[in-house]
Amino acid sequence: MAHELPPLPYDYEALEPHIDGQTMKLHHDIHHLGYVKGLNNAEAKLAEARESGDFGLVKHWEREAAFHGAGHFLHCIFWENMSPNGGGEPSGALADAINSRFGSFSNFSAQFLAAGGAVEGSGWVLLVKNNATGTLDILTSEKHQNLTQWVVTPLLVCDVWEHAYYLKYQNRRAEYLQAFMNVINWDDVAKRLG
Ligand code: MN3
Repeated sequence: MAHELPPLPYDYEALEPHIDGQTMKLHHDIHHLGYVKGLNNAEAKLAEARESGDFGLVKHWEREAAFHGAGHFLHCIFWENMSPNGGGEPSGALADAINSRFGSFSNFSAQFLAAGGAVEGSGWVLLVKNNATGTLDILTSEKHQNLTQWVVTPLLVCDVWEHAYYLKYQNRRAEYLQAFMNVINWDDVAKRLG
């Protein structure tokens, strides 16, 4: 079953002025679509390589599937993590979990922003639930798939590749990260906590 590009849950311009419509259109229609196609291609080639018994090729296409698959699935979460009615602070069990792990929402925000600013090159900053310990954590990734732990569920993810912000914010990634905080759909984040 081929993977498909999911539609954005809102218009391209819906997150303005925080995230501009042109960036959203290019990011969703071109960049995300590229990962969907890359994943479908990698899975098809991987099946052929496994059939042929060429394990050099198996290794290659597994790596391609990791890159494009992580890219596809993270973008799916990213779009849903944002909303034109977003921003503010979480409530309920999610707020409790954040307070218990980070001390306060403002501590969490400061650490999330700092982690996102510190990603070297292209990557993501993620609030995750560690399924082994039940606690929350902040992780970063390089590219899409590197530097993770393998027992986590992503709750909130922010793309800090330059394609996510350069048209509007140029080199000012910190401003983009601040703007992202204004569109976070905390109901969606809470839903992922389960
Ligand atoms: Mn991206």
